[in-house]
Amino acid sequence: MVTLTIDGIKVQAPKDATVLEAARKAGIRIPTLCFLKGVNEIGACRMCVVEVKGAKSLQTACVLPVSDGMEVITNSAAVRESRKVTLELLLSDHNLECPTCIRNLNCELQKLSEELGVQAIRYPGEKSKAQYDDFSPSIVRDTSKCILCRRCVSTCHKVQGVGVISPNYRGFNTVIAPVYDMSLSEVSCVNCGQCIMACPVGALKEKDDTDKVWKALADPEKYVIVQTAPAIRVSLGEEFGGELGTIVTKKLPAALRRLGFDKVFDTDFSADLTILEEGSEFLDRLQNGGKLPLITSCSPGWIKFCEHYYPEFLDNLSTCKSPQQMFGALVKTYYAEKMGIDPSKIFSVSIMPCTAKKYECKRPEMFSSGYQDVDVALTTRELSRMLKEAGINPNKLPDEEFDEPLGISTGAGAIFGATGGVMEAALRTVYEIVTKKELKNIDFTEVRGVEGVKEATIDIEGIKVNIAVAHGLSNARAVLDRVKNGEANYHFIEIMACPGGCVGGGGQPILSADERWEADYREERAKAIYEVDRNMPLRKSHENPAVKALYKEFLGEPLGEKSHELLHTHYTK
Ligand code: HC0
Ligand code: SF4
Repeated sequence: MVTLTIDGIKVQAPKDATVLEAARKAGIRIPTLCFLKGVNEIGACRMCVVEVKGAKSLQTACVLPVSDGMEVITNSAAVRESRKVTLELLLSDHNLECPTCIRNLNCELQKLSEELGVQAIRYPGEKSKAQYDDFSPSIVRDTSKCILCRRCVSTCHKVQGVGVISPNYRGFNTVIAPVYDMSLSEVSCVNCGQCIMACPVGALKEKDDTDKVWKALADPEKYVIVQTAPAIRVSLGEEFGGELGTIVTKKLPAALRRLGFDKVFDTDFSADLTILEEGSEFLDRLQNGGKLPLITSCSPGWIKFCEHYYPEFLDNLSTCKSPQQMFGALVKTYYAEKMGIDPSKIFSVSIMPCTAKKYECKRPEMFSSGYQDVDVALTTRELSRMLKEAGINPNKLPDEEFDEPLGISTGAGAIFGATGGVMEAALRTVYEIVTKKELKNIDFTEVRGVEGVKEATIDIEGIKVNIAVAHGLSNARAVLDRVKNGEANYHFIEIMACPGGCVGGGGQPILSADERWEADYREERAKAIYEVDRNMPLRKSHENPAVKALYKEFLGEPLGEKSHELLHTHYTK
């Protein structure tokens, strides 16, 4: 520990702390902009400058180590003026359309302007040349709003191990863009949207598809069906002032019905179905010498990553489509048939925590009903905008149930939303299929939690199954490289593109750098997901009565002919 003074107050801090950390701990606020804890700590924007006794110039607190006897002033006239000038210069080269910006009221630049009392821009000047790129199915880049903080760059390179956006050119001409100023759609971007989650302003956003859904809802000819992903039930409430991880499972049907959807179903249903198909596939490969390790295939950002960067593992991928796409294929076949609805009249919407789902539903593999199986995938944020526009606050609505039969689910389906959840759900079912005995302790805690890579060996009556769980694509790289180098011998691997799994998806509510520092939003939402699971009457996918009925009435058996036609696919190089 070292002792320093900050604004005349004696503060103790660990030797390796920065001045920013020491100050925050002591309750002293130093503003930041480019700083994103653990991701982007580069001292570039100079918003966090402080005076240090004995130093010739102002120092950046986010990268300045503490030392014994150090004297720091965080709010002198020089400090305040420097921060203001920095901010005004940023604003002078910024497209200031705040009231119509996607990040209005959730913008760190806007908030700093208010906080630092900037009421005029003293340095109006030339604006740098901007790029607007909306060719990607998932992500829109608008560099007229970019402040060059590089939080997206660090996220894409370090957290996701993808690295398709970087600074191009120098000085005033610097622009954050793919190589040669190409579109994100032309480079190997995996559409994960983690760059959006890191962006403090409106320079990166999801492709907005809400108009298509409003149009379908207003069309009397259309039968509009919606499915909601596991992770939405622990995140949507935050958009309406709820705490991190507020559970809104039963508010979702109420809210979506009030928006005008004809049926409100649950992706948790098809998550249960996925477990039956994928669990059977795993056992088949294990017992009949198929390609191992089997790797989960429900995260479309991960699939695209595998196609671009690890094509040698494509045969390891489960042939199961994601729950979103299984659901889509069934709605326009099984459900349409059962209810006597013309599938061409069905408009199928999904609410996803994910930007890559927009891309997934347009893939050529995803038309097995004879139509585009899922017409539009909306993110949590887009749904929240629609609800706000309609004056609906889900947190204030009464509880309602999902529609039957595609709204019936188990706790195993719900935990898909957190890293390790697909693996845990699969183990609950595989264990009982193999042993034909009841699994007493169904909580596989070894695959839960925020550690980047989790490993375990599960004993299923003498069969030792080596498993690994990775979330965030740089962790996926680590696991795949170990397999490639013969350093690990796994049978089953779960990979989710986003850190934390879907609860941390690129379409989820965006937290500021300060909020991300104060609490781990992925952990809080995951806790809520496990609470949802604990409170479900059924917690194993193979006990889902609606899934059982689906096999009886329509599919036959897992991995049967109909399943192959509708629920499975192959990804090729
Ligand atoms: Fe997920 Fe999914 S768990 S990918 O994260 O498998 O997006 O929540 O909907 O499809 O179920 C996302 C979440 C899903 C799918 C499911 C899977
Ligand atoms: Fe990188 Fe993901 Fe953003 Fe694409 S969507 S630029 S892969 S962080």
